[in-house]
Amino acid sequence: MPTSSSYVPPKVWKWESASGGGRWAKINRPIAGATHEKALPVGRHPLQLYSLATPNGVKVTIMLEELLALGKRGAEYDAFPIEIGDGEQFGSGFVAVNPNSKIPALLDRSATPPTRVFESGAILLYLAEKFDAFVPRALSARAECLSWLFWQVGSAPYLGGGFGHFYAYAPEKFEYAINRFAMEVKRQLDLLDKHLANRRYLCGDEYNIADIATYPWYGDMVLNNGYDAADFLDVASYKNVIRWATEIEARPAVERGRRVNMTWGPEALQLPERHDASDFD
Ligand SMILES: N[C@@H](CCC(=O)N[C@@H](CS)C(=O)NCC(=O)O)C(=O)O
Repeated sequence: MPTSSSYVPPKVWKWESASGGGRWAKINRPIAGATHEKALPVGRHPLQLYSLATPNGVKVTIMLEELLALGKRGAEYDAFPIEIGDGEQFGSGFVAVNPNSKIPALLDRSATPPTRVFESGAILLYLAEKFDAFVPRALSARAECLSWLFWQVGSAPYLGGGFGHFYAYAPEKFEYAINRFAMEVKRQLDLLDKHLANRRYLCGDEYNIADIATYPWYGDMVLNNGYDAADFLDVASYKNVIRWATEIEARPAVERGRRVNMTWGPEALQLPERHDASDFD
């Protein structure tokens, strides 16, 4: 393995636009805040979701569809796509809902003034508490659920930003980076596999926001050849993760949630905006 590189970091890093190339290079910036004025659309329901059908985005649409499937009518929502490849996350309206400029972002207009929620884990917990569903009430069971939820939010960047980036998107294949993140992602998959060996869901018998957060990342990885890396990571060996993910993927609410704000792929599966249950027909 190469142990040295010709790159010597300068004393002070400077932003050269599209630094390094690779997919997403054109939207990466070292500064926060809005780049342009753009108001967000608003639908008729109290809950307004601004998102995209990426793994972090579908966590929230799955949760909303699960709440509706449970009969929580107050969870009706309008979902609008934010095209992150076109920089829509830097519009002034979006930045007002999420100063961190990343999807998903939720605005609950049932409160005065409206409540903004950003970060997928915070949105899942907000909805779980608001509707008293998919999070245990008992303190110790709740602690286990939140431990896995926070684990997921902290771990997924190694899978997406680390492994996925260097294996699938970077302009060159860097052996050091791919090795480092493949090692960590396999460790995470092994952790889940061992944990799920004697549990139906992450926290036992009850499906909750820990599963809803984790399935779109690690479940999608083992079932749908995420980053085209199924063979490379030998995902077939994580049998318990596959069993868990297969069960979750078959849930009708999960099937619906995965389609919301989908603006690419097979046309029949795309649903860029969602305002009503009948939009899926
Ligand atoms: N920690 C955040 C991560 C959100 C995130 O990384 N979103 C990505 C899409 S999956 C995004 O909006 N990227 C656009 C950008 O980085 O400019 C969460 O869990 O909500």
